[in-house]
Order: sequence, then structure tokens, then C-alpha cells
Amino acid sequence: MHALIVIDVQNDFCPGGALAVAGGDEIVAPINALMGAFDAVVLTQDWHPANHASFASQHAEKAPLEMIEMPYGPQVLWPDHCVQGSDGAAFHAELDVDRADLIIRKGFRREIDSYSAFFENDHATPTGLEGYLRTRGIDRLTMVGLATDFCVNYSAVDAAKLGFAVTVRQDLCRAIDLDGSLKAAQEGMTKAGVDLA
Ligand code: VGL
Ligand code: ZN
Repeated sequence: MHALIVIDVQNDFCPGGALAVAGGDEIVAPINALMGAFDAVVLTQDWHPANHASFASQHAEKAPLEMIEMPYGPQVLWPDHCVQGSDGAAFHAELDVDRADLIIRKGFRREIDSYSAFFENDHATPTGLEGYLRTRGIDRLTMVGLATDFCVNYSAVDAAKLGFAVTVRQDLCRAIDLDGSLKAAQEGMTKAGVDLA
């Protein structure tokens, strides 16, 4: 069984949003067109409390895109984005949300960020997605969405480590590309056995 995993196609990651990814809106229509070809469709939704620890606004004298050290390792500080219940956290208006079997939210604990759809950034706290997929008999995943070098990358590498056969459709992803993060992500995904279509 083969699932389509649509990562964070939300207003804040699209042009005009708080953490806009260039061309983020271009992938919406082709993702919709792809949904019918899968046994299951899962959407992820970045879903932060307003005082989330990944927001630069929560740290004195820190600006967005600076790094800090968290108990679980280095963390990029982001502009406030995908605040629970805000328009920015909503899915892109054209995304065919009605086709989703499951919507999984992540990043809702103040003290820890969660790029991956499977584990929070401590690489230990599960989101529950693995259990959902396995109990539905799903063993293959195709991933699309935003952003290639953060949430798609972390999700794809975790899924491959968990034993899923993973394809990332790079044509249906867009990247933030911070200090070479896209190239590093592509190398990391390849090393983990992800098929970069
Ligand atoms: C993401 C940065 C912060 C993503 C989410 O969806 O790639 N990036 N939160
Ligand atoms: Zn986030």
C-alpha cells in the first residue's frame, strides 16, 4: 500500500506568508492532481503555540534565522509562523483537504520543534504517524510539500530509517535553502536511501 504524504502546504509557507518559501503555491494544483493515485493521503500541519520556543521573538536579542542551542541540539530560530488557529496555519485555500484520510499536526509543544512528521526534533518523541501507517498496511510513501530542506527532509529521512520505501518528488517541493541547507538535505536523503525523483 502506497501513501501520499503532503507536508505543510500552509499559508505561512506560501508567498505572502510569515515564512514564505519561493514558489510554494506552485505545487498545490499538481499535488491535488496526484492524490487520486494513492491508497491513502496524509496531510501534515505545522501547528505552534504563539510562544513556541522556535520563534526568534521568544529569545532576547535573537533575530530570525539565527541559531540557538536547545536541550536536543542546535535549532534555527524562525519568524513567528503557523500559530494554532491563525490564517497562516491554515492549509492553502486551493489544497484539496477533503481528500485527506488523516491530518497530523506537529510542533504543538512549546519547548520542542518538530520538523519531521514522525518524530519531534529530539528524534525520540513520536507523533504517532508510524503506527497509523503500519496499521493500515502502508509500506511505500511518496512525499511532497514544504519545505524540501526542513520538514520534507526530516520526514523522508525518518521514514527511510523506519523501513518505509520513500520517494521525494522534488518537483512538487520547494526549499528555504538557508546556508546550503538544500544541498545538505539532498545528500542526507540520498544517504538514507530516499529516492529523489
Ligand atoms: C518548517 C521551518 C519551521 C517546514 C516548519 O515546514 O519546513 N520549516 N517550521
Ligand atoms: Zn514550524
